[in-house]
Amino acid sequence: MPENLLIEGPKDGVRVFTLNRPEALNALNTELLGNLSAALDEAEADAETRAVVITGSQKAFAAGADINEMAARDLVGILEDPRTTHWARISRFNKPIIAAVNGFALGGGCELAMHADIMIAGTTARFGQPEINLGIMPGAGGTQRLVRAVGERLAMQMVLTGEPIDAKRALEAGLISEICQPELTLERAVQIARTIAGKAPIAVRLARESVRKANDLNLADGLRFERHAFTVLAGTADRQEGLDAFREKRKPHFTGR
Ligand code: DAK
Repeated sequence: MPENLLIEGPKDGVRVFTLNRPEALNALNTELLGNLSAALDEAEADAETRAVVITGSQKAFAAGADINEMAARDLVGILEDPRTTHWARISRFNKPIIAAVNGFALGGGCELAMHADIMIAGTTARFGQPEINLGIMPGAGGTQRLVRAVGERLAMQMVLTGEPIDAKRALEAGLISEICQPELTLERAVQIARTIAGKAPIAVRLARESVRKANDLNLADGLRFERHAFTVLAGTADRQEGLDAFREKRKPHFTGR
């Protein structure tokens, strides 16, 4: 197991990845991002893993890209930055990701949390895009996913001032879906992940894809995608099992077929 990324599970269908660079507030260097990509490769290939939780420490989910590493790269270095490939890998992961955030989620840390499908945060969480303070700008979706999550006005304020928002504001703005006591954040995220892990995997996959399409497509195309996905599910054994179980007043046993 890599030292900077702790991996637990799968247990009850869930793997938990804990970012572990306490000396740098979990700043995302190339090695850590590479380990996270590799861990996602494994989780995707493993049928037993139905959902993934990504978390950090009580003090920091992640304080951004590693500034020391970034300082060593010039324009060509940034163009050829291997981290771009790792970010792309994270964004195409095909199972649900739940982020459990306490403390700082800044810059690339906020962007990583926004790659999750569901975000739970402790009351201590601080979300921000402080890149502007370094003379740069967000580079892993902070100007795009943030706008879709909280709207243009608040996103613009965060990106241009670099000032973070707290968990309460993040909840009001729709960046996170639940707020918790910090010591319960991970437990709650795992509970949600386990609930999802108990559902029919193909239905989860298509429902997730369909919800995600809402950001990319206009309403008519989105509805068409939804209709198509809904129809595909009619061919699955799990759909039959779900309907039978309801009528027979028992719990369904889904097999992913
Ligand atoms: N990188 C490296 N080290 C960091 C770090 C970071 N982002 N953040 C904190 N550290 C280190 C500190 O240097 C310090 O190390 P020592 O001095 O003890 O050796 C240690 O972590 C503890 O930090 P502090 O002493 O500063 O702790 P405080 O509680 O006083 O302050 C803080 C916490 C989070 C407010 C502060 O550390 C801070 O402002 N950190 C920087 C936050 C930041 O600016 N983040 C944005 C980085 S830029 C891209 C993809 C993504 C990105 C770019 C490109 N491509 C795909 C192209 C993303 C860019 C960014 O995220």
